[in-house]
Amino acid sequence: MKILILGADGYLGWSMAANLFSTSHDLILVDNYSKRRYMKILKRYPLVETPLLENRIKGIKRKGKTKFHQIDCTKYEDINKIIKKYLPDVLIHFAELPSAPFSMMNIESSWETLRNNLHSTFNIIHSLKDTSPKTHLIKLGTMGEYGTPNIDIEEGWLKINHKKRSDKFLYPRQGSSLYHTSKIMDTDLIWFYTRMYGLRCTDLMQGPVYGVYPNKKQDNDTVPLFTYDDIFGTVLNRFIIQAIAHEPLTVYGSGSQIRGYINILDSIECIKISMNNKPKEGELKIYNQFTEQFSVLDLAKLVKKSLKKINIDVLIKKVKNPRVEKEKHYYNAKHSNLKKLGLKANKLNEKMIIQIANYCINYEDNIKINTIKPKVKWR
Ligand code: USQ
Repeated sequence: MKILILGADGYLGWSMAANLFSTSHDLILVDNYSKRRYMKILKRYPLVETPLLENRIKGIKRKGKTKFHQIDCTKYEDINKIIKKYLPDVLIHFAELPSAPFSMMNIESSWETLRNNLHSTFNIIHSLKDTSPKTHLIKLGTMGEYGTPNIDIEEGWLKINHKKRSDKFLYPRQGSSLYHTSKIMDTDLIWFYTRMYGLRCTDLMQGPVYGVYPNKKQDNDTVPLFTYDDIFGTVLNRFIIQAIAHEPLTVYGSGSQIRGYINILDSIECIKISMNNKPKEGELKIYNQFTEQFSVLDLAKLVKKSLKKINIDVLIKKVKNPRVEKEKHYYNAKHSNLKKLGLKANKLNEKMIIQIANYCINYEDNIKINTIKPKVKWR
């Protein structure tokens, strides 16, 4: 297949590409390095500085072709040219600003999140309609689109019975940051284009991801992007780094917030499963992409218990929640569709946490402690 990966420089994008290097698919990697740029401006740093994409792919020998284009997906002419040139079988869209705190910082970053995410999704889907309608668009959404409703969360769709009639709608959504709201709007755009123009799309509602891929100490050409700071790091990766740095784990509020989590290895697997299950013309498939539910406090306790086994003493500290989110709430989200299609989940357990921690310990000296405490407040 010809696979176009947009946002290939990021945590998920690079890991996905690195995984596909061992296949014979032709890969076209695209990024505009905006996350690097924002991290630099905000003085946030990955655990390991990664070389630019164009440099890191030079040394990689593989069966299929690998191309790189530095393209901003919010520029229609540029992204349209790439889609037209390659007519990809699959387009994986990671090219979005991924941070809830970034989206809530100030007017510029709020607008930048909306502008970048909606504009890129709009351009991509509009270009597919005009130039390559048979391409399978795989788009990363978020479980955060659903929020924390007081009823079970279904996979994308909800059947409603109303006055003796029934119909199926997108599940009601209510994000708790502008980032999550931009993803809701993405889904609406994609559903509109899919049903209007017979496109083939998959929207993956992903929970917070943890872990590293590739997960052995790497030379700089293949090292993954791993963030742990208050703006770009997800909670479990942050807790592991905090523990290694002998800093208390920052549990926001009571810590009873529940989310569905997924290992990066499983995240990659889910995308590959989606690639092999192309929707029909005019069909939008939605999968809930997580494997296990935990409260934030449960995660912190698991990190503490696990790392004690490698002689790291961990302190858990409840800090005033910088976000506006429900802490005590019902949460029961369905996630059986990817399992039915063959996903064999990696369990989050002590062994897994120790494995991730051991990887991070290789780079312990790089940890910037002053980027750990949460600084962005929702109100
Ligand atoms: N949290 C803490 N302490 C921390 C950081 C976070 O208690 O130091 C809590 C947050 O308050 C939240 C939960 O952990 O309740 C998850 O936070 P997160 O920062 O790991 O994840 P979030 O901001 O919600 O967004 C992340 C990804 C996003 C993905 C989303 C899935 O950045 O790309 O879409 O997870 S979900 O959370 O289900 O919306």
